[in-house]
Amino acid sequence: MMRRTSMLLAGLLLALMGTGPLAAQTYKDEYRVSTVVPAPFPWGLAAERWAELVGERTDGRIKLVIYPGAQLVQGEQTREFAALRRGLIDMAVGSTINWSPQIVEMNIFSMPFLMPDYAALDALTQGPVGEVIFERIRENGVVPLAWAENGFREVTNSKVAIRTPADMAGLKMRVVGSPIYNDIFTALGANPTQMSWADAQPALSTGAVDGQENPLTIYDVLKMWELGQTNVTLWRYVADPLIFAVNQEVWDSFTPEDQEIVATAAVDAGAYGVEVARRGLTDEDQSLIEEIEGHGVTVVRLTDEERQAFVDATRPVYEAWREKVGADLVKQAEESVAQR
Ligand code: X2X
Repeated sequence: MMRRTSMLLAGLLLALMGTGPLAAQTYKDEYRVSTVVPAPFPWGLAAERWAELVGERTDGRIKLVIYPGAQLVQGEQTREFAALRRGLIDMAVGSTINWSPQIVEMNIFSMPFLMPDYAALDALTQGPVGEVIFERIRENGVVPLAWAENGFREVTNSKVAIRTPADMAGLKMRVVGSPIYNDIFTALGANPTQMSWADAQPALSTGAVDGQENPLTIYDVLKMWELGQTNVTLWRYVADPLIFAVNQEVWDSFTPEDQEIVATAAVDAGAYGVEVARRGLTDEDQSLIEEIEGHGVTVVRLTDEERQAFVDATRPVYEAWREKVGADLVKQAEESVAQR
């Protein structure tokens, strides 16, 4: 009875409001979009492009404002997804690493040495694995719209040119927020310490840690060689894609036309984000790597044999996480990579 009355009331209200300018008044003045890093990092550029496109295509009716530094969760980036689900954040362009404490399947992208190249990464995000991940996000009350990219995470440090796992012995490494990273660096003989990005930057500049792992775009924008991070090893052990997503209630408040605009803008911004994340880091174009070498940085390119030693050393971690991530999903991912 109650339910029917409220439905009648809702219907009446809708009829009174009609569509057009009046309906638009139910929209917020601004929608808060969380990211970890701002422009000019590719991640921030992708989020900004999303905001620009949505603004243009809705004639300013929907205004996205970027809040970088995970500031909407006090810098605790591993709480971003929970905040998005609860509506403390309206929207986000988030890393699969930072969301994996809530959605364990997202660790698929952190399985060491699963994805050897960009084609493998694309085979996951654009294939059945990506669909499973999006479905898990939906089940959690968040609407996923598109993929972008932070990138392949390369290892850097201030002490030694890493060519073998033995070179990593005892290195104090800052790692990100999923426990799989502790496992990986422990297996490699290093001494991992988990910290947020907000804490990582002072830890690097004071030398509280010897090294870190992040995409070279992050390394480059921060000029990490000036922080003593003068050794880079290209090993492509994991990559973190980014996901554009919207809180469910916010999504439901948009008209179907506006949902379409917001979703399409995310896809367009994601394509741009992937392009800038890969610039200078592909087999055809190594210009960013060369620019980094130009700053006196030692960049180690592993031979297949050398790389295999890291694969072997981390294999027990991969196997231990197979069940946690989901054996079926891991199998699907391996097949997608093999068929790329
Ligand atoms: O914290 C990191 O290393 C960063 C910026 O790459 C992520 O948010 C995953």
